[in-house]
Amino acid sequence: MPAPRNSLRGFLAHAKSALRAAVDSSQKITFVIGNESADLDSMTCSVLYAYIRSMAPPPSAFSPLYVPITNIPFSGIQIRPEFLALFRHADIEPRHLITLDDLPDLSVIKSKLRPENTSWILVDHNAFQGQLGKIYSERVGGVIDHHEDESKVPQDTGCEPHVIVKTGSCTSLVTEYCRQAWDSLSSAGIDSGTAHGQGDTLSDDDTVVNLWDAQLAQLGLASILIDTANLQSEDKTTEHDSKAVEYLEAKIRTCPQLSAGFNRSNFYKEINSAKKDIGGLKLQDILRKDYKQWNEQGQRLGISSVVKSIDFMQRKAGDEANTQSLDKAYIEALHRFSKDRDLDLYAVMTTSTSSEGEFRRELLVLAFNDSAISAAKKFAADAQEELRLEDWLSSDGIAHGQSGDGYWTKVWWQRNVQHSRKRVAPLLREAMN
Ligand SMILES: [Mn+2]
Repeated sequence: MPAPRNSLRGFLAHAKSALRAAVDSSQKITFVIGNESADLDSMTCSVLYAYIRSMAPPPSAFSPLYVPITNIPFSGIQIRPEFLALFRHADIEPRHLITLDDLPDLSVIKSKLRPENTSWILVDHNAFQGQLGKIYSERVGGVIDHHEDESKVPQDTGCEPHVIVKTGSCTSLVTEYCRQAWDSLSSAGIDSGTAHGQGDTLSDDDTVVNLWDAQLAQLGLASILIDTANLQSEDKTTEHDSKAVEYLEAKIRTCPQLSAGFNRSNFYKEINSAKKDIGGLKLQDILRKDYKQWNEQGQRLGISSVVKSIDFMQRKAGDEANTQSLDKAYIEALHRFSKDRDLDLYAVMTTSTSSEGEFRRELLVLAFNDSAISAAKKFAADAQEELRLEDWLSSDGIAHGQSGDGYWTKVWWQRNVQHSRKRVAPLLREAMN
């Protein structure tokens, strides 16, 4: 049976308790899971897909309920101020989001959530990483993604999608895939028995459904706007993104209550400035806020994306360590972060705007053993031209390919600013092979 038409808040509460019941009674269940960085895009992809599919499951669905999992512990929500800003527009609170903490503990998950009882739809990634990936990657039943295809998901995914297309935002692809089902839900009202078309006035039920649609549309819209800089980034914006924005804006307009005060640019600015408002976070939290990890040839690579400059992080590190030697404090903080995760190779990518308003990227690479050091040097040579890497200098000379006790580090300006982690990660991984 499909889930009842509901608000986002109502749906998430329903999904959370249904997840508990499914675990307790070993029922089949389908998860929709975003990637481990758990950025806004991953979160909204999984929520949007799970919401629409649970209310309109295909006849041969593995299970009628689709549970959206945000791929972080609950505590990770607090270091994502853009989530909190967006939740207000979608009328949900952090406690509604379903996170890793809602799954059985890793030590018992295999027996409590038997792989054969699960199906996993990957959104915003196409290779199931991490501890969950180790246990459940054989159970991947569908994918919608905009990263490089790692050819891990089988071609035949039955009634679930197999969509891997380069776009600014993966949420655009989810929106595109769900359009028809969503439109049917919108016109069906609260249940199929609802009366329709009574003159030109909206019935109360229509008003409620339009509000729910508009809240969900804002949730999806936020990611697309963040990922495409309000559709202004020519490098990132594709036809899929602009069409999805058009579609979601139309959903918002059906709700006079929300559309009256809605302005796309203001909405983008609000979510974007919340995303950049990380001054109150600890440096370790800034580094783990948008973080991804890979295993390559027995070596472990981690990459943090940060929306502030290295300079900002160095000052933060200096403040936290109460020292004047900012470079040293910063490098120590990076060592600590890498050690906690047992990394062989660690990279930090930053985005910032210069005082002249120019969009900039920095790239820092830190290697911790001989083979990681040779991979890092190979990367530097191979990627130099494509990324247009240029030496970055600081007071302590951190940029000079410094070697310390068994480590090597270097910082560059990445002058080709169109390349995000989506491109830099594959280049680093290639160099490790
Ligand atoms: Mn994405």
